[in-house]
Amino acid sequence: MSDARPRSEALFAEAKQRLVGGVNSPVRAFGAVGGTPVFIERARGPRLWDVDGNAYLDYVGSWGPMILGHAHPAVVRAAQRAVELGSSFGAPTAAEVTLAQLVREAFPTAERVRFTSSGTEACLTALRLARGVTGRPLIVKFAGCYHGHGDSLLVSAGSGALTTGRPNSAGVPAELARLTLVLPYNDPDALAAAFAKHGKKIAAVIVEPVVGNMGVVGPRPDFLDALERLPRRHGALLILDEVMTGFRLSWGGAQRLLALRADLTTFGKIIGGGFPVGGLGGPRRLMDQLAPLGPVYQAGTLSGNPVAMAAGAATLGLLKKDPPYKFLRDTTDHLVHGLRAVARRRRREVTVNAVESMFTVFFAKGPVTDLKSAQRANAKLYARFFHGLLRRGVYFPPSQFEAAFLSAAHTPADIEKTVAAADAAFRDL
Ligand code: KE4
Repeated sequence: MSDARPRSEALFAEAKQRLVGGVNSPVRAFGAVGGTPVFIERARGPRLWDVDGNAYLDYVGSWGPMILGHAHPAVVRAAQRAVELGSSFGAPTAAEVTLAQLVREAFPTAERVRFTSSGTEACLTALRLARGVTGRPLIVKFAGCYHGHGDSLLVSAGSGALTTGRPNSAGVPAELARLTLVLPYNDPDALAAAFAKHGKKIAAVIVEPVVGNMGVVGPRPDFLDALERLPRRHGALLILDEVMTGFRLSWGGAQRLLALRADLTTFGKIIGGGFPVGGLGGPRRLMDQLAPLGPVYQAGTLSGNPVAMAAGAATLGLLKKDPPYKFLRDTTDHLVHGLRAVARRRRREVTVNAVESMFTVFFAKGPVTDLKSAQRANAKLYARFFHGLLRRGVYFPPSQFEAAFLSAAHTPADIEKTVAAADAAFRDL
């Protein structure tokens, strides 16, 4: 067991003098779990090593991209080869065509693709495209779903379920937030009521088909049915945000697993193999409305970056050649079964939600099916559980409301070690 992380402490003190909060993305600052963030020096397979030499079994996986495990030799080689030829040209390359072809094979509705440098860019482009194509102002999203930090998406539910949204970040004008409706996830009646009231003004519904960003929450069949039917009936687009679930839940993401038909799909994370990436895809009739063919503007200096495209194509190529999805599902089942068993043994009331290789241990009684039930979880207990695991060499997401991820590199022995660490962490809570 190790709590000694002097170099992380020193680095964090210095980082806070240079970087806002010492980090480049808020969740990394350990604000939700307390303590000093672990500074990572290197990673390989399922493991991370911090700057103090401590090793951890990694269940964050860079928040999803590292489905093959860290520093997979084929992905490293592909990135090395690419970067030796030059890292960025701001001109078309064959690599982006190759990656677009792989995305199209896995997501047949992605007849045309546009790559970006982040999932946020992909999602805000999808919203702009939906508004441009339909000429309508309103967007519908769901409480607990996260689609990046675009202004129209940093919005919480208004006072009443059907009233328009209010900003949940400073800097987002109330006038803009009012163009976003925020509804409860897994509530088909709320979606029906929103369309009944605002139908002709709704440009699109954007949703995480399986949610990772309130912790893992799966969709109910009647909610899926409403998502499939209602937007189309009212001339709105269905945007499936598969930044996290794309190539994670299956070769064809959540939409293949759930037989959902997207009008637009957003991508990120895995398709860049650990390099900065995002993307959106859809039928020509929609996507060709983007510049340079159409009137909806979108651009990016490093969009389609050749190194990211090469690492992404190597990753997707391996997922296609030797699909790890059954292995990932079995390994996750092994872990989740073990976690539930040791929680029971230690009389800890937890709900473990898992969909394929994404899971969350909620310190909550009863089912977690939406943001309200997720927020009943005891985040303080989760924080203590997180640190109990961390000092035993297991790195879970530093927040109760995030998804944890398995990789194809995790072995049964790693799972046994994780369950043993969880048993002790539950005991010591
Ligand atoms: P990025 O801009 O972070 O590449 O993607 C935004 C995004 C869009 N859609 C979904 C479903 C996402 O999960 C994300 C980003 N996910 C978070 C994890 N909860 C990234 C981690 C972070 O913000 O540091």
